[in-house]
Amino acid sequence: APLIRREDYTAPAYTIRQAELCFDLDAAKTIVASKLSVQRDTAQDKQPLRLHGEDLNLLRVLVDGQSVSFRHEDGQLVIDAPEADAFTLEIRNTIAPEKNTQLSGLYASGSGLFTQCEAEGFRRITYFLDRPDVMATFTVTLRADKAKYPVLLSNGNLVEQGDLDGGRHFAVWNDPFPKPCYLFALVAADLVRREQRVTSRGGREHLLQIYVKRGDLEKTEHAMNSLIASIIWDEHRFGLPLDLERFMIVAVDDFNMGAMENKGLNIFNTKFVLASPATATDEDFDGIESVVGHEYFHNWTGNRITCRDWFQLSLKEGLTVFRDQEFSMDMSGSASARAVRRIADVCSLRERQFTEDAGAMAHPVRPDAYQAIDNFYTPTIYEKGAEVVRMMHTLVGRAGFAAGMKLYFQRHDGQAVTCDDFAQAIADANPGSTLATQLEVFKRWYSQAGTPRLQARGSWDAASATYTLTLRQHTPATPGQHDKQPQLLPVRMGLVGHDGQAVALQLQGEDSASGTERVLVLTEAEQVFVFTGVTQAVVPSLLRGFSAPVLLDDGLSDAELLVLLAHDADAFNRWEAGQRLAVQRLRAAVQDGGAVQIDDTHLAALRALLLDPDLDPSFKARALQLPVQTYLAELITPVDPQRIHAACESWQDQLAARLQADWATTFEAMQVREGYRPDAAQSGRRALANLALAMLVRQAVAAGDPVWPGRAFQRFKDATNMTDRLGALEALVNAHAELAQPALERFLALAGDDALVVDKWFQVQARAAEKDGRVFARVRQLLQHPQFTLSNPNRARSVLSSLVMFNPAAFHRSDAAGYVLWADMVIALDAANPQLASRIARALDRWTALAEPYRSAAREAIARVAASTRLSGDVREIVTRALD
Ligand code: HT7
Ligand code: ZN
Repeated sequence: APLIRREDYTAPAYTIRQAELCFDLDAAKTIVASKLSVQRDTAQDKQPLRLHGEDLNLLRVLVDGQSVSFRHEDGQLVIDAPEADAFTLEIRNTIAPEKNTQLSGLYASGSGLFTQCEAEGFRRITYFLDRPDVMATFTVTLRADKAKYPVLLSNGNLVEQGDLDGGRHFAVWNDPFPKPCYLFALVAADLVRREQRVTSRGGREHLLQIYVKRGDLEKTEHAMNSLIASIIWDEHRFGLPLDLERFMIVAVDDFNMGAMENKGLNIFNTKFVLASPATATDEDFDGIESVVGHEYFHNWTGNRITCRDWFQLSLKEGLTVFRDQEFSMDMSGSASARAVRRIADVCSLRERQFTEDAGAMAHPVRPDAYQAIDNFYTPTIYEKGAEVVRMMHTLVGRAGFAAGMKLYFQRHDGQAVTCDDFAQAIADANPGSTLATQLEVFKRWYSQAGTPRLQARGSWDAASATYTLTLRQHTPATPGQHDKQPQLLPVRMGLVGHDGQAVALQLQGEDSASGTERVLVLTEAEQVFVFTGVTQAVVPSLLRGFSAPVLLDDGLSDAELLVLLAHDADAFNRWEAGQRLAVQRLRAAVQDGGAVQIDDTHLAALRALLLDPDLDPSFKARALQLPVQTYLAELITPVDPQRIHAACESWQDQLAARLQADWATTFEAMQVREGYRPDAAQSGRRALANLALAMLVRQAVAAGDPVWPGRAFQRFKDATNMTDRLGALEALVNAHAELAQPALERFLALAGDDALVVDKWFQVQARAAEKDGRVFARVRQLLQHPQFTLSNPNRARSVLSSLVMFNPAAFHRSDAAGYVLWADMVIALDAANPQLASRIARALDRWTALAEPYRSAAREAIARVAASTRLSGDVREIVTRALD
């Protein structure tokens, strides 16, 4: 596939103002008739009209009612420029949804038909200008068999419906908002719905509907509540109302990603819609709230203002992730629950984005080139993009950011714009802010790939009562980008006395102290900040709330980290201090190849944290867990996954054994006795209870004591919600307890035909803590299980992603069997679903960081995939970049 470059962007030579589409729907053969009002851009030279199309069977082309000659060139339909500057183009083609295993375009899932058009799926439905800067109004007629497809949906408002001959029926939908075709959607299926009418602040009535398969209706309450909360939140926080009379969500079993923000007709992976206490965990409930919010917030940030081209993807994705993160934080209530949310978001960023930024696929938030755009729906675009927006928010403040958003909508509503346009609006609404005065430096966040390193060194001078903090930064080279310039880093910070007291902050040259926390802004490679009136030795608490997405080296000793762990006023940095202490111990153990040594002071600090009655249980659960092994692999290089796993296991064995009594007390104290609510308070208690139970079972299995495994099995059987049931199951499975097997059998029997619960059954086993190769052997068996299939993305991911992305010790084997399996699976999946295959292919992005023998074996496996002659462009891009 050719490389598409950002610098080659040109405005479209033609645009489509109106699209009338008519579908005769049938899984085997759907007929698509389109009538497009096309206009030539007269400012440009007259060029042929080039339309995108893929896997289509073309029947006819008319211009202003007359047949015209056409040709196919580079996968495009080319029509010589018509005489008139504005004309009607009519196209008729057929497609075969039931053969569409890629799940892009119009495809069959179960007995229904669904679409996915972002990024370039619309061209798999009919010929079109499939680019986001071409925006049209759509009128859509759907015709289908009434018994098979009783529900016929498309974007906008239902204008007409009725019966046709031969047991067929029709519906006509009109979407008054001009939109790019990637936001088009249709659904034809046998579904039921939950609906609710709401009135917005302005007094406008709206109809909200959630469509699911029969039998799933009672699992839609949380999604509906989340949708209503999202509508209220966006109006309250950003003044952005729902602009549609009708807003629909449809759940589908087969879906490549989480969900899709099609205008007025969001299509969701069932995983992010369906939840009941018995079938979904607290994490699932949170995921639903956040994805429902995310797709809803796209209505303004993505749909009303869209991207000029796909290089600007983060314009909508980074901003919308920032908005959904803020929404989830606001929904979680207390300050400490907010901090725990932030911790979770940062963990995800570090696990997914930092590893991406260090690997073969490192790319800027606004990429410069791609082969397959679907490969660029990445943690960098989404999560690092959200951090870029968060830094703007930090620099201009909450009110300044709201003013910037307002200006952005005033300037660009209804347009397809760039990341520069967004940054400019936020800066222009805040003249005099650091963002405005340093905008060009700030925008390096869009153009430079790689995670900046921030080094901080401080020294206290008792005689002058000054504390001098020197900050230095550099960003390592990434593929294709060798020389990096300094970036703008907002460093939220405080100084903490050894007694735990926060110190008042006054920089040299200032008249007075300004509180105990402030934001230093680093724009150069090195800057020195001198604080005056510092009369005691202090510990710097830097990057509070993770104010910039960087890797920090502050050189703090264990003693200093223990001060922060006990006293930091910033909950994020308190947690971070605990993580850093653990990483130091793990690194030492990995380097010597021995067991982890946790000294008594460190252990006492962890015990104090576990037993502190004033700390939030969810915070404790986070603080007592290790960073995941994929992130540890970034901190402890060259990467030896087996040694890292051994060190983590040894850490947990010690924590389990040495705090045994405290885990037991905690487990009892954390029981939730009232009815299930998926809120932050209850879920925090369940998270800590599950961690305690895992520790107790681990310790008991090691000691050959049957009591705690027995109690875990009982809890597994008696559980009244999925969080407790799965927590007990995981405790047994991860400890390789004998009772794991009967528990697994029972779990699968209980799951029945609930696909999302069956996915959990596969996932628990494929993510289990590896021991003597047993987990890998089990994964091989799972691939042969009658309920396993590669054709459902959730099911495929529940085994394959679990192994290759989330279970490094089971995957990276010295006999290379994990890599052989990976290569076989990537090749097999690619034949049916390239998007899914290329996600799995990313598992070896960081192969060059591996220690031997993993490194050579990984390279060989990648080369084997690359040598396959029938690869999709998606997978080809991933493996060629990996080998470059
Ligand atoms: N904007 C949506 C992107 C999406 C997607 C992209 C490629 C292939 C399949 C896809 N399904 C959804 C998701 C979102 O960010 O909201
Ligand atoms: Zn999105």
